[in-house]
Amino acid sequence: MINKVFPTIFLFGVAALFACGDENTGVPQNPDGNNNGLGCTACSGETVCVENACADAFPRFYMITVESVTFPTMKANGDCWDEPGCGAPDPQVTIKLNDNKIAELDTDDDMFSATFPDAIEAQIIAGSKLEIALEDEDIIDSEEVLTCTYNPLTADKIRNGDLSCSGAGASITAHIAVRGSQP
Ligand SMILES: [Ca+2]
Ligand SMILES: [Ca+2]
Repeated sequence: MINKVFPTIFLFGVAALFACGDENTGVPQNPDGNNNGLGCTACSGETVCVENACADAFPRFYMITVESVTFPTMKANGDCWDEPGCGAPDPQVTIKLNDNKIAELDTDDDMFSATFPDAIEAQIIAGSKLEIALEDEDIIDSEEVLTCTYNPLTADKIRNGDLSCSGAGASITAHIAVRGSQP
């Protein structure tokens, strides 16, 4: 076994030395998995890490994920979320890009926290405003609870990837990633 394994490791090591992201060297698939972070760290200015290289951040397709939201037990003024019966809030998330609604995420009613598994695709140009708003969905007027606003959404923020914000006892956990990239 040693005689079989050793040359494989040796060859892989030599190949990796010269690979530098070249995918046609016969090296096993995804040999640069550990370099993803390194590549993104190296990017700056108006660039993001795309397939292990720095590339223009805008315009580009991104995936926005709102992993979870939470409500405080009461509204800021101490009132119940819904009357009669002091009902729990009904989570709804609206994503706006340059004041245009690009997604509305709904879930079951009467919950103080919710998760949203679907990722939203968005083409983002330089200088765009992105808003992720959490509301209690009411029949007449939905109540705004918390909005994460990025105006503009910068390449630096995208490289960071974290779009979360919190306030008034509520929280939104959200992320952005280059479309097609590994989370
Ligand atoms: Ca309400
Ligand atoms: Ca309710």
